[in-house]
Amino acid sequence: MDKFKKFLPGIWFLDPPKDISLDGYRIDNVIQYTDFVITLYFGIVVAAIIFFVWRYNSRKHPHAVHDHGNQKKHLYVTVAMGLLVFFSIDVVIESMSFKDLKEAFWNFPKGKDVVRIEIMPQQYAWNIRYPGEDDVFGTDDDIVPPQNILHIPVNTPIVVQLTTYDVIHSLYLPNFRYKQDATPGMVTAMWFQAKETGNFEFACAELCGNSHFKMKGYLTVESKDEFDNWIASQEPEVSEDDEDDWGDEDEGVPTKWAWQWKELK
Ligand SMILES: [Cu+2]
Repeated sequence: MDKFKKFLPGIWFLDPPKDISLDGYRIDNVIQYTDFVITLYFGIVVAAIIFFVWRYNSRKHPHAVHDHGNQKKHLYVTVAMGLLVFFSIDVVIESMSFKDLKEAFWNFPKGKDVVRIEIMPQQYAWNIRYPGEDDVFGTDDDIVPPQNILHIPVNTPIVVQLTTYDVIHSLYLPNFRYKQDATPGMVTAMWFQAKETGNFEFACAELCGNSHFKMKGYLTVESKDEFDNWIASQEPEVSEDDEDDWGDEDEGVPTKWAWQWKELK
């Protein structure tokens, strides 16, 4: 398998990005089931075609036979195959997905240890905001690290709320198997949890303009202490000497863009 990986980089089922998340395995299971069942059915269809080409070749059957077939039998076979595909693919994937949504992705964590982050992508960068010491977004002590830099603590539930500065973007965390759109005019939310520390990347998964490819972000997953130290090392958004900068935009980098945290039901 390793030999294949060298020649076929980027093919998901041969070489998926490392899953470091609590719930990413759920997505992998759905993908693997889908891959398995469509490969199986494709194999059966190809085998059937080869069989019929061999069985009814022109040497064995030099004279064409005009045959209206058996309408009823064909109807039964067609309906049976349709139902087989519907129940073994669509229904299974649908029920796996809804179970995952209910148990994990829509089941937002609550409590004191949850880390809350607001992210506002723009063409073509990621603006990231932590609430600061008062734990309230949109206040002077908010922490806004340099664009495209995201830090999170390990083994801690992270809730991200997203909206966009301009067009639709999508926050894609390959190592968490997670994507969430950032849509104009609304706040969307996602949550995830890392099981391992390390340096990873995130990206925009929605074609958002001619430099969409540049929307790469850097994710650091670290221990709670390292995370707290990193937060403490960042300047609050409003320091004493730029108090009256509210609303100013410096080289296209928006400032003071926070929104009131949306309580999730
Ligand atoms: Cu984008």
